[in-house]
Amino acid sequence: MRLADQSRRAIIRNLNNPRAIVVQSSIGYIFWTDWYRPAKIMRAWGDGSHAVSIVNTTLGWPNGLAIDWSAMRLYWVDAFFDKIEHSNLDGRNRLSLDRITQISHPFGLTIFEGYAYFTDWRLGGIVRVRKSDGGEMVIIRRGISHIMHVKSFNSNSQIGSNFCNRPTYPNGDCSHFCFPAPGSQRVCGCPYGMKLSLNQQTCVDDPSNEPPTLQCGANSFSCSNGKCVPSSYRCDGVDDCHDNSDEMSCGVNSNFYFH
Ligand SMILES: [Ca+2]
Repeated sequence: MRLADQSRRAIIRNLNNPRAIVVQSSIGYIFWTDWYRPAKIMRAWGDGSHAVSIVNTTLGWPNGLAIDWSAMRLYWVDAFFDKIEHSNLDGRNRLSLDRITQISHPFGLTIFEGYAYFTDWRLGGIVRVRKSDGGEMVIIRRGISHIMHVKSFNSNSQIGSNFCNRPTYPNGDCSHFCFPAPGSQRVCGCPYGMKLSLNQQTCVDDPSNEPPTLQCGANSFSCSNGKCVPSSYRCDGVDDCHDNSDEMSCGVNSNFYFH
C-alpha cells in the first residue's frame, strides 16, 4: 500500500499460515514465515516475485523475524523448538543462539546493535541476549501477558538506497509503485484497477483488475459491512467486525460463555 493515497495491491497470494514479515529494502528482499506444516521461511523480491523457501527443515512455529542490518543476517524465533536461530540472507550458514538459559514461548524479535530482544509469552516480558551466542541474558521487562511484537529502528545501520529512492530517477521512474529488487534493479507496479503499460513503468486503467473486496476466503467470516475476519473470531465475545455482526446469532447462551 502507498501511504500517500492508500492505493494498494496484493503482491503475494495463497499463503497458508503467515506469521512474521520483514523487508530488507536496500537489497530488495521481503522475508516472511509460514507455520503451516512443514513450516518455512520464504524470501521474495520486493514486488513479491521470485519467492523461494530459504529455510524449511527443523522449523516448528517461526513466530518472529528480524534483520541484523549491520551483519546482513536474518534472525528468527521458533516457539516450538524454543530457540533463536540466524542465517545469511539466503538461508545458509544457519546458527543457533545456544547460550540462552530461559526461553519458553518466544514470539517477537528484533536486533539492535550487539543484542537480540525477544518477547516471551511464558515469561510475560521482553528479554535481551547477546546476538552472537545468546549469552548475557537479562529480562528487561516483565508483567505483560501475551506480548507479541517488539521492534527497533537503528538510524546508524538501517541506511542505504535503492533504485526507488535515487534523486535522479524519482520513484524509479514508475508512475505508481516502485519495488526494489536485487541487483540494484526495480520493478514497477500498479494498484487495483490499473495495469502496467508496455514500457513496464506507467500504469493505465484496467477495470478488470479490481480488488478482491467483497469475497472473504474459506477460513473467513463475512461481516455485514463487507469486512473479512477469521472464522475463529465469530462468537468469541469481541466485536471484530466493528458492526458486531460476528457476535450476532450466536445462540441464546453466548453471553455466558465468556466471563
Ligand atoms: Ca468476534
